Amino acid sequence: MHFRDKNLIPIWDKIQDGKRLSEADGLRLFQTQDIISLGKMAHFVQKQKSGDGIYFVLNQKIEPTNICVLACKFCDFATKAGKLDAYEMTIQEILRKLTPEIHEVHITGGLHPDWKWEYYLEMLRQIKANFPNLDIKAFTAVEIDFFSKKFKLPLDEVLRQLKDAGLRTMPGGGAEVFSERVRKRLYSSKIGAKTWFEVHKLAHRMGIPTNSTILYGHIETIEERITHMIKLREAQDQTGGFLTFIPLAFQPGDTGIKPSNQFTSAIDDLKMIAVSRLMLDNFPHIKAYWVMLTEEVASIALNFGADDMDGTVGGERIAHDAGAISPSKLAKDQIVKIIKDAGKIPVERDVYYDPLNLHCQSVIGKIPYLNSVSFYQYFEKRQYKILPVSPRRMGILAEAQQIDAGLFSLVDYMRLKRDLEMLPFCIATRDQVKSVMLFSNHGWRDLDGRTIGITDDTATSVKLLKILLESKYGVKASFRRMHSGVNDYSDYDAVLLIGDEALKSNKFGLGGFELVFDLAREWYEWKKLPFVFAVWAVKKSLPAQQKKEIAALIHDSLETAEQRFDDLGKLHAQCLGLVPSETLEYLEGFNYRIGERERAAMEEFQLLLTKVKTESV
Ligand code: V47
Repeated sequence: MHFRDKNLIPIWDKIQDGKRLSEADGLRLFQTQDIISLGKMAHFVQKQKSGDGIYFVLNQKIEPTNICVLACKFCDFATKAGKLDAYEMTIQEILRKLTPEIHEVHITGGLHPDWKWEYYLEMLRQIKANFPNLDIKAFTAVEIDFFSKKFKLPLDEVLRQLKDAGLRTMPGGGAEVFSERVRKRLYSSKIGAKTWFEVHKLAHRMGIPTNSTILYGHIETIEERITHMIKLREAQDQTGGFLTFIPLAFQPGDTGIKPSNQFTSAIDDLKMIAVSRLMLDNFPHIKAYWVMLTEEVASIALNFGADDMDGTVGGERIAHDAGAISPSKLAKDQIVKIIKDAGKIPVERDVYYDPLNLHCQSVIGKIPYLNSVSFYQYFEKRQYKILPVSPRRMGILAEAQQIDAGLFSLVDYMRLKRDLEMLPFCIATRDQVKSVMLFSNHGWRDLDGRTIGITDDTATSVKLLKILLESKYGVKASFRRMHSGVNDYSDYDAVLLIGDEALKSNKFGLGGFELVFDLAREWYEWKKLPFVFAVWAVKKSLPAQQKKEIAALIHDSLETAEQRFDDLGKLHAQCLGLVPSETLEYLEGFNYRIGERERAAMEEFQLLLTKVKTESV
């Protein structure tokens, strides 16, 4: 890269080595005038995290009331009961705003002085009953804290009852800026950073992932912006429960906070997106919230670090009451067009960011784990579009004909064999794997009749676990799917994790489980064979020339990667909490080419699969 601002070079070196940026680095990034280099660095990290994918959801915003006990200076939405503009929605009115096409409803509103607790619970229950496929993202930490105080319920009880009523995730609002100086001047009666984090961390521990925000472009300083990001990064290190970070550009409206009522500049908006992508190295997504950024700035942000466009967002009022000039909602076709024009894959998602629909051709699926990085280095050079996607989700997308080629979980390849052609590359273990791990409080034979939590991501490992339990140890357990990343493991007797999450937990342990079993080692000790977790395959219907090209790109990429496992290990060590020698040893521990022993292992696995009843879990 060519830098106009030479101060950025040491930061770029750190980014390439996978090192964490400091507070001083963050400040330097904000101070730079070399906005193009800043954008390129953020885009580099964005591509590592999300490939070419940009996520959006078909969603509707519901703000059930604007009557609020608070009076934050920056808010033009809230009002008091009895005022002309005050409104309150009934549950029937809320239901009338929803349609079966929507995947996510986002509910936040004023802190109403008189509404009963039961009203909120019934709202969620009725939404679930009338729209079972709709996921609910509701209530900021400010509202949760308000419910706890008003209804005299502990915070965890508030969250538990909302979760039981249908709450899936929580929005990130109410964070504003984690600065006591700003809080005292702009929202002195609202919760501060301490309570905001308490609520979010608790939600994560209870299996509710959440979002996070910053409200910028008013009286905050760039030092306060960076401190805000660092606090979020530290919390994410502890819980892993944040899905996305959303910089909210201040809409001045009639707030009078900015004398000249200025909107933030496009340069400041893009800096905010890029700096957050670089500072928040442990956040999976950064959102370009077009409602506050405008469609135009959001479009550019998709090459400046943002991989999340929120969604169609019908019914938004907070920003529009404060003078936002963006449209009141975007049609799905318009979002798809914006994302395609940015050269990206429009990924229609659910509330957990699982892809539902790719509005794009020629997508190559990438398993987003360290053991797969070696295969993908050269695809970009040939204009292929890459989407990181969990093994199980890749199978679902391939079945829907949405993936042209990828590293498929072995059972998915077997299931979709009619449409897929195998290439001679794989992820196979020699003896141990270190990243397909059963964490348990019971020995194998003692797992009979017990409940095992399995992540949503696994396709092959869960079948291997079943085979080991039933055919090797003669016991039967029941399996329950859990959302990966954020979980309350206390409900389970054992938990199966895969990928980088398993690799990390193998080193650091997993909350309360005393025993750890490596599934590949269990298999090896039993069969004296490697285990093949995934194989490369292309759609049979692709032109022969394209299949050849894909095979050649994988081959060349692998050859190059094998020469530089050292560098790859270094790049990925820090974010996994490992040291470079551990990641190097991990990468060297796989066999990436299908040979005689791998073929024998696949045959043996297939035979055993037919013996155990592997009904879908
Ligand atoms: O917390 C209030 C902000 C937030 C103004 O989680 C204002 O996916 C700009 O949090 N100008 C609520 N912002 C909105 C929010 C949100 C939005 C979209 C997606 C998600 C998510 C969350 O709006 C408030 C406050 O920070 N806000 N007034 C204003 N004048």
